[in-house]
Amino acid sequence: PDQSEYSKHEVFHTADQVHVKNPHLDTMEEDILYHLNLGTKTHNLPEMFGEIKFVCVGGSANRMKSFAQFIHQELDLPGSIDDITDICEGTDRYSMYKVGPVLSISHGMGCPSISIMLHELIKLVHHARCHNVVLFRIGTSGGVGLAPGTVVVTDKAVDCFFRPQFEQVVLGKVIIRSTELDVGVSKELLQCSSELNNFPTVIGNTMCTHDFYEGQGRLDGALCSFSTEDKLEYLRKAYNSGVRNIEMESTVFGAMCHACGIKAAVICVTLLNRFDGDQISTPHDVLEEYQQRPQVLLAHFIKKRLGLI
Ligand code: R2B
Ligand code: URA
Repeated sequence: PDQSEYSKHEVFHTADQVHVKNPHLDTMEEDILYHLNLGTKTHNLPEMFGEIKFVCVGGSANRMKSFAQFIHQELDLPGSIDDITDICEGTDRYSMYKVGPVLSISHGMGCPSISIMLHELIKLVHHARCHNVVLFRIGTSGGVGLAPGTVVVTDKAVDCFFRPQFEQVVLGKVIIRSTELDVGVSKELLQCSSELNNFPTVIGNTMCTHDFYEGQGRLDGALCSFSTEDKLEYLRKAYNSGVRNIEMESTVFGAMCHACGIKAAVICVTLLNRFDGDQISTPHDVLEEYQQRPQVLLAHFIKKRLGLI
């Protein structure tokens, strides 16, 4: 083929693959994904992960294991759910489960924890030469003016100043990255929710903070430097800017996926309405059911994409 043919092919070939934006990786003979206990020399990553199309991340290891079991059931895959084992067994930092084209991974709490995992996960997807991958975060959040149990599909992931950006300090300088998520995937998720019609789902902005207590305007932490009125004023400002829920990972999740050319969406259930309180006092069984809602919505999305329904 002449040069133009070749470059056309290159463009076609890379368009649906992830873009690891790091020239240093090309010069490395081996890449050790330390916190996942995987590596390019120790594992055949294309064979292990090449068929992955849906990558789902969430905070808790147990919840991501139940999600994997739930998806196994929903996709009617062969074999027993007892055979779904933790691929990252050799490390207790994160847990990872693979069921058919779905990968389910835990990320812990907060931006630093999820960002370490995402660096290694995005390289994993790259090394495994996965195509057309969509990345989802399913999680919990505090609702802003919503009934508890409402599912929020994130429109914009915003920081604590309501800006759709993530700031990363690199070599002592602040780098600002856009947190833009995939509009098409979010629309498809809302369409799925209206088909399911079994719990309230809205689209809205998600505020990401670096703390659960003071950082989210809670009055019940070990420290509190503001009044009840200050808290309510901040929440009202958040609401007026379009914020409907608060959690702790969406901005860096959006920023890293956007920078690497990965389609991404955030689906979080609200555990409480922050205008009514700060403590999570809802009974355990109710919270359990709430936490399944993002999983049910995502399972429906995956089944539709796979042409199973
Ligand atoms: C939601 O829940 C966790 C805090 O309880 C945090 O990881 C988040 O984003
Ligand atoms: N997760 C959060 O980050 N905040 C809440 O209020 C609830 C869950």
